[in-house]
Amino acid sequence: MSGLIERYRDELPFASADPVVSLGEGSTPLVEAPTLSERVGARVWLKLEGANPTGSFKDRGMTCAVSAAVREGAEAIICASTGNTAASAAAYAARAGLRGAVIVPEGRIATGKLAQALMHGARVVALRGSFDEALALVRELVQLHPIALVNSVNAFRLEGQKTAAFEILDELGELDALCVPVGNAGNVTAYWKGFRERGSAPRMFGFQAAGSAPLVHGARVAHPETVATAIRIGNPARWEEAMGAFTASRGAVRAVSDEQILDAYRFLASREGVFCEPASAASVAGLLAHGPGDARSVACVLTGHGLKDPQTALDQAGAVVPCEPELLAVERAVMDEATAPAARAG
Ligand code: AN7
Repeated sequence: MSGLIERYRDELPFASADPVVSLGEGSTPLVEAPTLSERVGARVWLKLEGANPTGSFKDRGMTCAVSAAVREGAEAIICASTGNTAASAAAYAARAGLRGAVIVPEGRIATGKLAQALMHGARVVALRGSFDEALALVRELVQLHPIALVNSVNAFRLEGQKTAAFEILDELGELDALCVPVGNAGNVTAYWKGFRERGSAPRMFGFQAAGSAPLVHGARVAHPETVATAIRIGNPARWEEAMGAFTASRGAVRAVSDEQILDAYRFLASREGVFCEPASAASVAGLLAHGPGDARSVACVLTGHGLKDPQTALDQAGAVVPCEPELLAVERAVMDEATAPAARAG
């Protein structure tokens, strides 16, 4: 299976002789969401970025950032991360035979992401501080050492991530609006770049978690909080570019509460059959809260897989039904509405 550099090479800064580090990323499913479409009164598609090799959209940018690092002769890569960038960087570093280091906020990254970064053999540094502090520190560190920085301040990350916009246009022809969760604001910047390069201009609706919404408030957040740890970011690196995208596309950046995020998270899993991580559900939470406006076709980007964060899922889901190994007991456990685990209201 070929990756996105091969698929979109004409629109990416890679020549045919350049080294390519790929895990077959991109070409993710764009599935219709009938129940959601009915609820909001527009045709809604879900872009399942959790179907990428490491389970998040970060692989799109990472294939480009790591391929470019290899082309430049780098021996090591580094990133600050709320989790997904770390998992992706670790995987692509392993694939390329580079050393990888990732700096994550201690105790604030989902279990699956931590397991990935460790399994891929990256040096995982748990910072007693926030993501924003981690990013500021790695930016200083790479001034002192020949290590390639693969956060979305790296232009190759955006080049790779813009291909998701190409895929949507290749499949649908056109689109009225895109809903996307916003943390460091690299992804919304990349989508807008991709749409513009194809002469398209859907409205860009970005959603931040209410406790981590610097773009909405127009001011940095010193102590960001949200259940959606992936977007627990108080000082987005791509601030100006993202605000430019919202304005130029006549879109908006808005906040959604943790409760709205978790409602959308359960709704997607239980009604659409799509399990994404909490941060990803912010896109759908925003669409449900604010409606599609005048858009008739909407794509919601589900940035990461639900399996990334099993603990939040178990906290939100119904309980299992204990049962003795006897037919009558099994019958009762399976059939009896009264003993069935009720999905939590909401
Ligand atoms: C699932 O991994 O910033 O607005 O360090 O993991 O481009 O930052 C993750 C971000 C949305 C926000 N959804 O994207 C990191 C990191 C998921 C994410 C975002 C992230 P950006």
